[in-house]
Formats: sequence, structure tokens, C-alpha cells
Amino acid sequence: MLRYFTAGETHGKCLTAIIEGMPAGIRIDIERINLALARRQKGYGRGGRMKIETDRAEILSGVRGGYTLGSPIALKIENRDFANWESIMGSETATSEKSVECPRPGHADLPGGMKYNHKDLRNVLERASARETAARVAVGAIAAQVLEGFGVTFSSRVVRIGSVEDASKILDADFYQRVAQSEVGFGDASSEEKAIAYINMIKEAGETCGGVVETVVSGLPIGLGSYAQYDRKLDARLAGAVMSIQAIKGVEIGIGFEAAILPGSQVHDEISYQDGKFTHLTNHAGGIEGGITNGEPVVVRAAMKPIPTLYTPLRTVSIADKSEQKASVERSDVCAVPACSVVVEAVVAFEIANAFLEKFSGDCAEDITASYRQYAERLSQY
Ligand code: EPS
Repeated sequence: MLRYFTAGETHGKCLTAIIEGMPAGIRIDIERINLALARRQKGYGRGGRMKIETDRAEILSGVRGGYTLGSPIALKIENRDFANWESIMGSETATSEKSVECPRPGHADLPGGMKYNHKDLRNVLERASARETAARVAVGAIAAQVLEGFGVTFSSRVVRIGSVEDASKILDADFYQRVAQSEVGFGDASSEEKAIAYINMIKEAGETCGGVVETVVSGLPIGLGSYAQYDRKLDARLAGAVMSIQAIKGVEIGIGFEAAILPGSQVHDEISYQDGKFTHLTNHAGGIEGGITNGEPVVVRAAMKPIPTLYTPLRTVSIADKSEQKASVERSDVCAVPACSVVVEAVVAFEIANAFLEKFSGDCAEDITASYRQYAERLSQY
């Protein structure tokens, strides 16, 4: 079983992650991790923090000469901003400067403070912050490299930002090239212009905005996950992982909520047999039936809520004297939806790699490849 933990506060010294259960002999290219980290930093509507940081991962253990050892992988991403917060966030000496007593509606501030008995809500927000997603992106970029040799690819995009939807209809390789160049993660230029104008308008109003992102995983074998037990269903695992990302309020697989409205004949994907292979005539199921991959691309969508730090703050109550106040204003982003698409891709990559290694288990790359080939051979006879 593949698993990981992250540690680190947004203005602490660094973020760290430990990945456990990686087989030996997997090629890890650190630049692939750094590329993913750079993608996460981009996007129109981000705040001042991303100008301070140049996120890069340093692998501390578990990889030698570019190949995994089969031992735990530890990695670190430095917080450059720590230099400005050392006196406030130091582990030995910390001042109460920049303490927070007015919880922001929508953030973890109030329930987190009450739960852990923190009287300075900075102790909550420092860990609840979406800065932690940098560590998850690095972990996902490692997991994606496990799958690379087996032809599994990931494509992500932004479907909508607030009320503006990407009008693109054909999602081919050219589309994803445009998405990679787009400041808002769209493929259609005029929709991009509208989204930028929308973000400007939202910023002007002291507001924030959310959106919908999508990750598509292609090249997966049939049979990852299982219908046999609730916690082995791949769609459930994907939904749980995506839902755990800061600010995510909804997850869909395939057509998701639309399936509740349509009759069965317009929802279920008819089966055909072509060139010696089973296939489906549509992919409304989003590549998963009964908790198992069915050979079609896995399609995961996530709804991100607007970031809770508003420059025109909402009403709240001081935890110190219970007086009516305006919520505290922390430096933040107006729109982080493009970054969110990179984070969703990362957590999906991790869950898929986990299910893949469960199906084709082995202690080293050679065992996994042998198991994969044997299975492919058996399926070809089915
Ligand atoms: C983030 C870093 C944070 C925020 C943002 C995401 O940095 P700072 O608090 O120093 O500005 O910009 O987090 C939030 C908006 C949030 O509410 O948690 C990052 O690295 O992505």
C-alpha cells in the first residue's frame, strides 16, 4: 500500500512529505516534480505570496541516482517567506505579533480554534492553509512517474471560473496545449478574456471566486479498484482524496450529478467489441463502473469554493471579547482555480498509482512490469 503524510505550516520553515510503500527501481526525475510545482504557482488572480516563492522539491531520502530504493521517500519544499516570519513562527521562540482573533467565515479558524483550544487562530490557519497543497503536488508528481512506463497520462483543465465557462468543445491535444499556456486554464481564447475580466471585477469588489476543474486519466488498464468492498472502490477513493483538498466542496465522476436527471438509456454507456477489445460507445460513467476501471478514460471533476479571505470582510465575532467584528484579512488569492486543477491532478495521480500498485504489486519495477504483462496477456484471451 502506498501512503503519504505531509507536514508544515504556511509561514513555517518548509513543507515536508514522506511517501511510504514505493517499489524499488522506479525512475524519478526531480525536474518533473519541479515542473508540477511551477504549474501550481501560476494562474490569474493569485496573491502576493507566489511572487515570493519559487517552489522546488529537494529529495532527502529514498531515491539514489535517480531511482527509488524501495525505502520511504522524504522530500522538502522550502518556504522562502519564512525569512519574513521567523520571529513569529519560530519553533523555539515565537511572538504574538500578527495574532488572529477574528475568525474568517468559511475557513477552519473558528472550529479549529475551539477544537484545539487555540486562542491565537494563527495556530489553525497556518496548517489549514492551501500552502500545504505544494507538498501534495510533489507527492503526486512522484506517483505519476510510477505509471508513466505503462502509458498512463493525465490531462487537466479549468471548466469554469465563477460564472464563466470555457466554451471549448473539442478536447484534443491542441486544446491541452492551449490550456497549458492559458492564464486561467481554459482552451478557448474568448472565454479566457471573459474569465480574466470576471476575476478583475471580483477583485475590484473585494471578493473572491471559485470554479470547477477537471482531470482526465487515459491509458488505464481495466480492473483497478474493486466492487467487492466499500474501501476498495476506486471512485470512492478518488472522491475522498479530491474532497480532502482545501476549498473543495463537490466531486463528480463522469457526468456526476447530471446522471440523476437523465433516463437510464442516456446515462449508461453501451458496450461494443472492436479490434479484439471491449469498448464503450460513450463515457458518461467517467471510466469507472462498480468501483472498477473499465478501460475508458477516468474523468474527475471538482468544485472549488471561493477562498474565505475577503478583502471586503464578512461579519464575525471576536473570540477574545465576543464583540461583533469584521473577519481578519490575511494576504490571499482572489482566484486559485487554475492552481486547484494541478492539485486535483496530483491527488488523483496518487490514488491511481496506489490502485495500480495494489493490482500489480511487487517490491521492484521488474516484478510490477511482469505482473502487468501477464495480466494484459490474460485479458487478451478473455
Ligand atoms: C498558498 C499560500 C498562502 C495563500 C493561499 C495558498 O500563502 P499566504 O497565506 O502567505 O498568502 O496565498 O492559501 C489560502 C488562500 C488559504 O486560504 O489557505 C499557496 O501556496 O498555494
